[in-house]
Amino acid sequence: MRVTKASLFSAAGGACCWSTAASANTSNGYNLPIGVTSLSEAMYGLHMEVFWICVGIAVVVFGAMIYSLLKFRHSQGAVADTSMVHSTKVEVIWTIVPVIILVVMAVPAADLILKQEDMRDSGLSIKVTGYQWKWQYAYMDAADGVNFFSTLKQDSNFARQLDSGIDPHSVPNYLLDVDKPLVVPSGVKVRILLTSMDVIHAWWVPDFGAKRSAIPGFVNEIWFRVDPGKEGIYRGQCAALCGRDHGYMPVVVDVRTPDQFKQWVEEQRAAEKQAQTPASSPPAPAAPAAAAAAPAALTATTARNLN
Ligand SMILES: [Cu+2]
Repeated sequence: MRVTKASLFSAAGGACCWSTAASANTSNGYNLPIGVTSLSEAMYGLHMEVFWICVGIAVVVFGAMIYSLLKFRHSQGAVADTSMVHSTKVEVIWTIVPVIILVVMAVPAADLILKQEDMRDSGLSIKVTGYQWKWQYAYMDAADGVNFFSTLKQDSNFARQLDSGIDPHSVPNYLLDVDKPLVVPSGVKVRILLTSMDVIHAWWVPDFGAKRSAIPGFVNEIWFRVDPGKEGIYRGQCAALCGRDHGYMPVVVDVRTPDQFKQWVEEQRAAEKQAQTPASSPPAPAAPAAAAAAPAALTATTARNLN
């Protein structure tokens, strides 16, 4: 696992904050979010580049159109030119210019698609399975064995019921909160192996630039690496119409520093072990003889601990 200087710094300085962060989403509600991964930033950059090319084209085309409409209107005495039926020069220009524009857009787009598909050197793999209507997260690699379901948080679930009488505005992160979020480390390339057990779902976190279909019988892949220092809670949703409760299976990702992630994995394993202990081996009854002999030693230990 790669531990960078920045992540160590935030582990030391920001330990108080990650658990209480309401949401670190970067969307302003109008444009694509810049996000917190190199992929999402590159996507935003490409999106803006294409946007400004479109703005440029619109200005030139509509400018020429409006200018012509005003300047050469009938009331100003304009007479239509009926002699010009063909111009090779103009045809060459209006073919070459759009081709150049398309190449300028296609080259960086292809480069970004290749980056998106590059699953090599991932530090952590997680199998994500979609169900109607929840997500299952099964960790591999360093967190192997951690496995749980993530479902809509109860307060949202109560408020969404017909005639619940609960004002959705009073519920924090209404329909965008879960009981157990996906926890991942920052600065580590996380590979998501995506599938479904029933219908087609789609796992989507806008701030990671990560969105792909979860299809029964197929395993799709996506990856993201959250930049160190950008730890926090990131929210997304199922992005494929997957049935009646499609709107009630949000995705919540809790990004922590590598050290905090390691600690979380240990906690999950300890909790799992504890959950299994009573069923498999009932606690051994205390030996009366040993118990009788122990008080003096126990008292001494307790006194030491109290001191
Ligand atoms: Cu779904």
